[in-house]
Amino acid sequence: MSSIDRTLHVGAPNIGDRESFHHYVDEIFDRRWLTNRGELVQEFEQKLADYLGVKHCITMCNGTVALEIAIRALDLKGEVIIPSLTFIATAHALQWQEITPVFCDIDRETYCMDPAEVEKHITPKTTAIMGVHLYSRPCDVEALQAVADKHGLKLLFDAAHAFGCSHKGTMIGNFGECEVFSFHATKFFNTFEGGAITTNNDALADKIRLMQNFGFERMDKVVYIGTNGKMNEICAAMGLTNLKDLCEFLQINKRNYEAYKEGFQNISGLKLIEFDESEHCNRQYIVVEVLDEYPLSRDKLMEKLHAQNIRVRRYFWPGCHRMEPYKSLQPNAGMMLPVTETIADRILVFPTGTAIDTNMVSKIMAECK
Ligand code: T4K
Repeated sequence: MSSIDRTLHVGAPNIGDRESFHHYVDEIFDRRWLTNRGELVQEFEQKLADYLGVKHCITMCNGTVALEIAIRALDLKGEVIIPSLTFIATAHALQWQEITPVFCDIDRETYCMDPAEVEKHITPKTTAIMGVHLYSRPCDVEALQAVADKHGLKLLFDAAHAFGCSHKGTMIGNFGECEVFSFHATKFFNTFEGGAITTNNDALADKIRLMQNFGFERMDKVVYIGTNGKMNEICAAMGLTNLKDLCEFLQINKRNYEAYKEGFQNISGLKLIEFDESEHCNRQYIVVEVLDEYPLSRDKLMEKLHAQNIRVRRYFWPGCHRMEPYKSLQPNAGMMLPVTETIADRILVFPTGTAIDTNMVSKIMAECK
């Protein structure tokens, strides 16, 4: 019999207090108001804005549509510089609007976009830089802002991995022109599906709100091209429920991370991601680099763990530039991405969250030895 008797998934959802959720659902049914800026969405947005210390938080149906709306609201065109080591949605949100994602290499330590590399990709067509705070670790925000300012570019962030994280004491959500969160089921804080755009810019927030709701300024009056990016009341109910348990989720991820850290210390060749302990951090992904000195290749280790019901993932191998349509459109992109390619070939992500306890971490460690 395997030592793990149920399948352990990366991204198994954290689920807050069920009674609280059921209570919200009853309220929704009693009010007969299911979507279109209902009471719960408004309450949720206010609570998120308070938590993040940001002026505006506009919730969305998911993170990808939120990215698309942010890109459109900022009037981006031509080319936008992004990392390749990210979920494909970062690139697709641009390409979907016929904007070319230009892939930039990452910093060896943080795995986030390297500001020194960004400048090499700026052309007359570049309109923006979109950083990704990968695996809970903020980009070098100041350096990216300096590059953006120097070249008159807009700066925004895909913050799908960084809800509840801070940079130099300020919560992620406050940087650049705007930041975009995902509250997908697999994120440590989820609303089933969902997302949000946060900004401290009043005019941009107004535009995003219009674009999210077909461009309606008020009943019967459309002033702008828009889409349907609205969050519904059930998702807001999940968000409000999970917000109440946020501290617990954070603590559990910290506890699991510490257990992994202890375990990986005794295994040569598996290098665990590190976090700045002075900052808020969600520790959403347990990311490990499988080094040459480890006796198995990354893929062989993955196969071994899968056979034991431990569903580790290779997020984000092979990098967006090696997936379609980018692979065909930009066949030589990899030449400028040596660090990305090295990291993408080594990375393995382990399960965490409330579905995992330290006992299970020990069993996972035993399988890695
Ligand atoms: N930007 C970045 C940097 C992102 O990481 C993402 C999303 C986005 C933008 C876009 O945000 P959204 O539009 O999604 O809001 C998953 C998620 O679907 C995706 O949200 C997430 N990033 C990405 C990193 O992971 P897949 O294709 O790997 O999903 P899937 O179906 O393989 O499931 C992932 C794992 O989660 C599996 O091990 C199973 C487990 N799982 C999944 C679900 C849905 C559960 O245990 N329970 C569940 O309910 O993309």
